[in-house]
Amino acid sequence: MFAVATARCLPAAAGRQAHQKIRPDGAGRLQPIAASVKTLTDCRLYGIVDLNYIDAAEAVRVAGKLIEGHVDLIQLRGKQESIDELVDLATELHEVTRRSSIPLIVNDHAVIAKKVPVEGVHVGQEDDPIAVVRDKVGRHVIVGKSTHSLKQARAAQDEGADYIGFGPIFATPTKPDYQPIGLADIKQVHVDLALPIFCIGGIKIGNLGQVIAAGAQRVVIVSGLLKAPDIVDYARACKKLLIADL
Ligand code: TZP
Repeated sequence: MFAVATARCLPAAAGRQAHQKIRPDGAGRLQPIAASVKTLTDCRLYGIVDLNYIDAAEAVRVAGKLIEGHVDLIQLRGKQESIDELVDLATELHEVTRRSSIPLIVNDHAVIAKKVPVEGVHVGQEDDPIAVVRDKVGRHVIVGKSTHSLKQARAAQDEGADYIGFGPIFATPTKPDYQPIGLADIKQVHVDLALPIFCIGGIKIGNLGQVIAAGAQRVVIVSGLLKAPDIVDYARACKKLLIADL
């Protein structure tokens, strides 16, 4: 297994360059392997392979499209699937993401990261505390946390999150029971926190400009990407808006 660089253990440039290895491809030619992943600070566009929107059989193909569209970080989210199904899928997806140096994060279940060398786990407010997640995984992984207010965002930083999701910014069928928090606190959360903050919820190419104008540097887009007629073009267009200010 290769070394994994996360936001906590390596600075941005080192994260991309560390531990390059060489191995033969199927034809015996030597190929450099991306041995480490992007650091969180380099990540601006976060895509989710959400099994509410796509069939498990499509997950690897869709992840390939997200990567081709320059998504920086991918999460596997399956609210109805069993742990065994998610472990199998995470194993397949990780083969794809690792080749492109994209961190793969699994939603909710630390136990998956114990069994598959994914780079991280994402938890919600009702899930295990971050220390418990780290303990269950038993190795260094990125841990992200969903937050729905400034108070929860500050608490997640104090608890040791590596990044937060902040939202839902707009109403969304992906998380129908949550009240949207709007754009008003986006600037303040960036003042208050030193962590990467991914704004999430109802974000589409058509309102991404507003979210960026409100202070967002990083976003998660779920249904916008997964339901796009052309995932690659859609992702590239979103990424272009996000990096325009770099
Ligand atoms: N957490 C807050 S909003 C949300 C999650 C998982 C759903 C985002 O999905 P979409 O389809 O981009 O609105």
